[in-house]
Amino acid sequence: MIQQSLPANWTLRAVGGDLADVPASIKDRDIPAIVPGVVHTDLLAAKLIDDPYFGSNELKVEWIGRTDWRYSTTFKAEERLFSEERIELVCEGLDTIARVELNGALVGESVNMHVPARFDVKKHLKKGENQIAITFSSALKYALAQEAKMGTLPHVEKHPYNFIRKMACNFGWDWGPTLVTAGIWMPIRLEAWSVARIKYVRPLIKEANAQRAVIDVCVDIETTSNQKTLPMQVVLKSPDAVTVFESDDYAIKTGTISTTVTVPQPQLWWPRGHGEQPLYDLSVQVRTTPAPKKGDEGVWNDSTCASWKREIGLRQVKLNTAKDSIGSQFTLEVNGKPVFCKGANWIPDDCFPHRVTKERYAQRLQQAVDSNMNMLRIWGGGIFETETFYSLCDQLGIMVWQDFLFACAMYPEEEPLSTLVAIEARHNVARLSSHPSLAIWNGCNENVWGWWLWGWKEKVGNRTWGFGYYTKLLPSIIAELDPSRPYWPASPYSGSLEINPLDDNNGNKHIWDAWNETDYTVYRKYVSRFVSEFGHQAPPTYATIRQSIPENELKADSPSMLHHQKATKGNEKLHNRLSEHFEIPSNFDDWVYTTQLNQARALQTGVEWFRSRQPVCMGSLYWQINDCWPVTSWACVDGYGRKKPLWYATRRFHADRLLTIQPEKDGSLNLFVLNDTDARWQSDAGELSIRKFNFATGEFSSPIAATINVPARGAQTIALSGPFAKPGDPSKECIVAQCGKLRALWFFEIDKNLAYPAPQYDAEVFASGDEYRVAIKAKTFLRDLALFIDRLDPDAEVSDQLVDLLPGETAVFTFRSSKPLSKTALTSAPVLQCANRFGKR
Ligand code: BMA
Repeated sequence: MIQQSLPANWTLRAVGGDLADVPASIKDRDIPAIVPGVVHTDLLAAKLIDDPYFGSNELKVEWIGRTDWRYSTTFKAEERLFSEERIELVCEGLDTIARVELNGALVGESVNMHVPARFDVKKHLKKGENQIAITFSSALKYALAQEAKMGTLPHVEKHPYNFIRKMACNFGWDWGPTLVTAGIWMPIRLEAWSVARIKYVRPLIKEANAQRAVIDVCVDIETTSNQKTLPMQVVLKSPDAVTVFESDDYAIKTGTISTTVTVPQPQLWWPRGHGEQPLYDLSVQVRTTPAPKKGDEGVWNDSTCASWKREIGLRQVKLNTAKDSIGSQFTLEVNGKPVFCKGANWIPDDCFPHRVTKERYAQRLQQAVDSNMNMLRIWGGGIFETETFYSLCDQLGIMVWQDFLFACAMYPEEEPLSTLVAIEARHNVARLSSHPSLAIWNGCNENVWGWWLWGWKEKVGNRTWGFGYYTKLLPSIIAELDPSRPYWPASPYSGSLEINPLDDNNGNKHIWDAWNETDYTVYRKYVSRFVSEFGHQAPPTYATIRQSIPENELKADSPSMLHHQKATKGNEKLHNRLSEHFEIPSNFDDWVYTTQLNQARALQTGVEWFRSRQPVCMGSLYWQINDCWPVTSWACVDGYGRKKPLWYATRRFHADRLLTIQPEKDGSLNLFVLNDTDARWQSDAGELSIRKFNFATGEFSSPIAATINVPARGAQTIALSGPFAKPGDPSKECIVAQCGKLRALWFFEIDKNLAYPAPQYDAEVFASGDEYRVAIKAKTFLRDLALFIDRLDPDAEVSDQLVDLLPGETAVFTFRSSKPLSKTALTSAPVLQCANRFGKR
């Protein structure tokens, strides 16, 4: 196969739609454009629009989504293409309603952003100079027209994203702006080939254990002649480059051929925290003449006409939904071993996903790893991610829960959607099947919930709403193309349309009342089998606020801050949730800290509770790891990639070994010792201490005797009973359970009722080159001490936040900065903050 990339430089022109709204500076002219890209980023680069991520600029570019745009360029076709039987134009992704013309002739159309488009261009391509033009009609107008034609169906946003196969959150979400894009968002190239082309290779792992791995290598081929049979060879090399399998030639024709590869004593792939991620090299070659016999290699003229090569992992995943005394389990098992899934939900990392470079993916996924996550759920309102994303997850041992792309809406199952959905699902299932990280497919996000509980069932009546996709079409595609992976119809879903999708005892669950209506302590009402969504908002980091909000609007309810809060009654909820625990500070700096702290406390409460409920509960994925722009949201890493305090808390509450104190229904307290490792955890005599601490006076009670003895992947419960569990003065006392560096605190009161001591500490700052160390030695108890270095240097990142210090203890914060920074600024509010300032006045 010969590939020729098309040039990156194109021009862009407004050619239709609401042209009257197109600014004069943009109308009737060619604007330089970069491919891959979209109109917004091209206009931004040409300085023809202001950054839609700043202030309320989003509103000024609304017209872009109602305009039709044409991308065009010229290129010289390489001579060598023309000697091949087929020449195809391959567009990996067109966003979205596209007409493709080559030298003035229509070569094809595409209406789905989530699939590549491949057009036969042999008869239109000229030797020498060629002209290509791709015209995008307004996706918004298309969606509205489809809705008008098919009849409206419920959804949660302003625009009917359920009538078009385009990233739903592009039309606005409760954390995302409405920036309706158009453009060639993925690479585009010419491919010329003869005889055969490999469409997909699906290495389906049928079995993987210490004794052997069995892989069904399915190769989907297209050939130029149905008559011909061709030799195909499959080679598998171990992580240490030893050939473990080399097939004889198989005779193949157009269609699919599968071959079974058995690997004795395989090096198994494990999710992180459970083992290594060894990757095998799988390669497939299709030839016109058979491979040489051993010894004949020298004289053989390589006749490979199609080849494929990828790293794969040998592992088996199952979703155990067996009935038990409570209901039914929801336990992911990798290589036969139950895995507690710890992680978060993933959304597109940018409203303009082509801007997410490999480095950015690597940074974000490293942030997942460093906060001890082992699973990310790719949410259905976004995209099927790029190969880069899944390959990094393969390497890092992050399991991926992949939603099909349906979110918070009723989706019609009539044409043209049902065919588009089938093609999209077939392509992505086949494309992603080689990634060991991909652990589970899921039908949709919250659509069954919407039908059940949001009054949509009545609105839909006897029309289709997508349930056929989730329970028939998609599982049949999985069964055909990738039976090696588990499939689940929806998130949340109880396993049957007869049972409330929010049922605790069956299936997976989203818990949103804590944020929307009550308080985070409500998490403890639920003992669910797997919680795939729950979350709590906070503003982004201060540096990100400064980067996206005008200087004169640094106020919780300024127009720009409210513009960067997309949730229904978002700030009202933020304040209601905050006021359950803190007085609402009038000072913006303190507001940022306390809301961020409250977010961290909320997720700590939820995750530690769910972890303490194992093995009944076997998963906790909070909403959400990332953002697509700077916004007040549920994310732990903000829209400019900066870690919010929640990120640091996550690293702690996801740690493999965890101490956590939890209240039971009867009011009693237990210390849970959670061991998410493969080794038994036993403490030495005296290593575990459980004491009461009067933080107002600094006095400790004598410890109660207890030792840790908890099996691998197990939990131990230590009852904290009797007078010990009752405080003398709840406003001044807490329980401190400590083992080595691990510590759990239990407070008997909410922050605003706690008589924290005024914070006292000694501070020292050491600087050497660009390396800073700030040592804070506590003279009093300090709770949730954090150093917000981004306030002084937006490029700097601090080593830790939200540290609790008992009197006499020291925390050392490290970071790099080339700026000269004063000790006073570094060691006082608002850069150095702690919860003590926000207790009982
Ligand atoms: C759930 C998600 C998203 C949403 C989030 C926050 O409903 O599935 O649709 O953004 O909660 O409200």
